[in-house]
Amino acid sequence: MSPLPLIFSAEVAAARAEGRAIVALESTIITHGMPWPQNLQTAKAVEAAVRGAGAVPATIAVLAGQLHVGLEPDALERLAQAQGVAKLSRADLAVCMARGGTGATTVAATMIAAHLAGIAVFATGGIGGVHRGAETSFDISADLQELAQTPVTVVAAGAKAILDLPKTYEVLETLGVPVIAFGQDNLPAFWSATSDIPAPLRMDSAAEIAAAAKMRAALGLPGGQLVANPVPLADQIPAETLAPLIARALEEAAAQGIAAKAVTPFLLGRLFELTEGASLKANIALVLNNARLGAAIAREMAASA
Ligand code: PSU
Ligand code: MN
Repeated sequence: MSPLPLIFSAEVAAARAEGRAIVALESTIITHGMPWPQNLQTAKAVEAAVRGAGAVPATIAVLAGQLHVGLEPDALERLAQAQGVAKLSRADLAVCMARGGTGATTVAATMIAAHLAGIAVFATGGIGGVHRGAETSFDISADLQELAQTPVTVVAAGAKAILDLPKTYEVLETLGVPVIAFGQDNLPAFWSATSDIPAPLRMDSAAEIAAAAKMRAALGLPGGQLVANPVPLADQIPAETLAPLIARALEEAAAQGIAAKAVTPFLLGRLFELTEGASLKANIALVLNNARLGAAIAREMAASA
């Protein structure tokens, strides 16, 4: 029996044996972040983008109690069509597995699984963070604490713009998480390439990002890094266009009493409707862009290992 309760896909097992670059991918974006069938098409395209950039994709999910690192194509397709799948974070990952359940992994749970599997890079869309109104709801994503304690470099288009972005980056600073804008001086805002929040750190190459992760480990510092990679300009939605739509979705969430884990999926779903699909198009473009950068970073790490 494997000492860890992990199941590797054939492709990931081979890559591990050969010491090849691997990029972890999450599954909540598939089950809770995008509608069918774009969720499956995107999941496949993201895996293909990682392969095209010279690394091996490892999509992570809990299926019938087992933590899978790399999904075979039929398992990915079933997960994308499944209804009522749990959304797993640090708090509920082990419980789901112990009960033999099935669940999609958030950024936090995917980081835990990636680290257990020895995968140092993870690409996704946008991390969770401090929700607007957190001063009364206390709704702060477990993704932030995870970045503070689990040594995985997460490539995202920043935190999702439905959140309170200034508060999210304040908390990351407090937690000692390096927030690195890729190729620009301000932070991206998920569907928008830029924001008025200055980037705490800026890097312009995958090699620099890999070297920073290595140095963090050499210093014995816990935790990962957040690489904030802007959505390609051609695919972005300007922040001014989104602001009133986000405000409206937030009002509806409050009026309907949407709380806890349901908040992010509800807001993403409403934004999809309110932008007539434009938010999904941008979301797909940014995830693909992050997959390519994640692969480049993983290759640098594998080359210097
Ligand atoms: N990125 C996307 N879409 C998503 C997510 C990320 O483009 O749906 C998911 C991630 O799994 C992230 C979660 O961890 O949203 C945040 O949820 P919450 O705010 O409940 O912590
Ligand atoms: Mn939350």
